[in-house]
Amino acid sequence: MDALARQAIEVLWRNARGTWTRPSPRLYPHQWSWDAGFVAMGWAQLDPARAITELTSLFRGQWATGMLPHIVFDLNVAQGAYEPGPNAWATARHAPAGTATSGICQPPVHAIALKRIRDVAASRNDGTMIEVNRAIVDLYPRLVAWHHWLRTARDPDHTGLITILHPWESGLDNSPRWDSALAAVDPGNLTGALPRPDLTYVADADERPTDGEYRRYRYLVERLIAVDYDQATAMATHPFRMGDVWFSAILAAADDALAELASVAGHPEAADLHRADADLTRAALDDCWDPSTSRCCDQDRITAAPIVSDTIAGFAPLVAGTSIDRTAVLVERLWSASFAGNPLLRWAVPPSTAMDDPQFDPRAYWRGPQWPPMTWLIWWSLERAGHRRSANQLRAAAIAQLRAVGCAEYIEPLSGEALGSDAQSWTAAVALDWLGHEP
Ligand code: 9WN
Repeated sequence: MDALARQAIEVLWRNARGTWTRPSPRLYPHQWSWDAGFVAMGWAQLDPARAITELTSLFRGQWATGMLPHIVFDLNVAQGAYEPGPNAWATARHAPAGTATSGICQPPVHAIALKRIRDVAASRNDGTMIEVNRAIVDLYPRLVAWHHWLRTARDPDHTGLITILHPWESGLDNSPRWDSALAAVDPGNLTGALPRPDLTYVADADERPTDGEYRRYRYLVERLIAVDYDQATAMATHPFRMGDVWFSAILAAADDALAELASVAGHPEAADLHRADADLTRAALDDCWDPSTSRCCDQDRITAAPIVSDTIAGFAPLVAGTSIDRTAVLVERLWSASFAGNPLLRWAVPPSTAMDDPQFDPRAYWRGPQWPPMTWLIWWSLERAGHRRSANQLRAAAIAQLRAVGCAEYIEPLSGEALGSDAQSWTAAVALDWLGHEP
């Protein structure tokens, strides 16, 4: 068997906890929302039914409002192993009985994953397809509720751009995109030393967000607890409110996936509504486009200012789907020296922050390192847009990278050093997806 495939399968099995999968053995011992989407696509290559179970497990934590929390906690994990742990969120009133969850969300990759699982099941030509179709009937309404929550609670004015209330909701936690907004957050009397178990699991604390960032992360959670997660109040008063283009683009692509799943779920009439939602977001991303820098910019909902940091999020229209012309501009930018075309890169895959952005830091988490699931999203978008040559080139570079570094959480783009956890589930998952999808 292919050595990378073998290693990736071992990582998934090592991290599996029965019906769900932790992102890594020590650093992230619970189930994370968008990790679970990618992880499900990885399991699909081995067993589509197990992939469905991953998603079903995650949706056990869905709130009655439709909100899908970013963490579903494993209550068997020792207290303090991950912070903020289950007791830090005050969500007992909201989380479904028998579950403990966080109170914020993450990018909605789940419908994309479900569509992918179905495609894999379809290609197998055995009985799995029937099982997957049955699961879609069950999961579809939950996905609809999740998307509906995002499009109402987090976009009450129906702009098409989704607002996040915490950097963790973006999934790209300490991206320079959030620097100015986060610096403006006064963490009040939250000044003491915070528990940072995460720092004990990495070789170098500088790879992780700083204490100053963590203090603000915790303070923002406290503020959400203070309003008991009332979204209308938070959307009017919360000190961090950001129209997130990358998150919104993923929602648009997920709405397209939902449109394709609607008839399988017995709701063919809903397909056009999902496509209309996706179109609304595509139009919003058009409004966030900066023609002078050829990138899509997040919008600070408090100051009404666009965010000018140059990061992978600038490719949002590619993920959402955009015009042929704009796609071509973004493909050119992808292969430019700012991103995957820089000759200093060990492997030609895009760094999380542009190499010529003043905040680019090759070792610091989302401030420069390459993240395989983000490479996967860009690759998948290129395929969708019909840019096969670019897609194949990116996939080849990504696989070469993973063959060398293994299932690392993130990679130092210049030296090619593996950073963070060395057994990261979503890295293993995208490796399996890539290996299973020969061009
Ligand atoms: C906070 C699990 C998660 C990913 C995020 C990544 C990191 C958590 C943390 O790990 O975030 O949610 O503790 O740093 O930034 O994208 O989902 O892999």
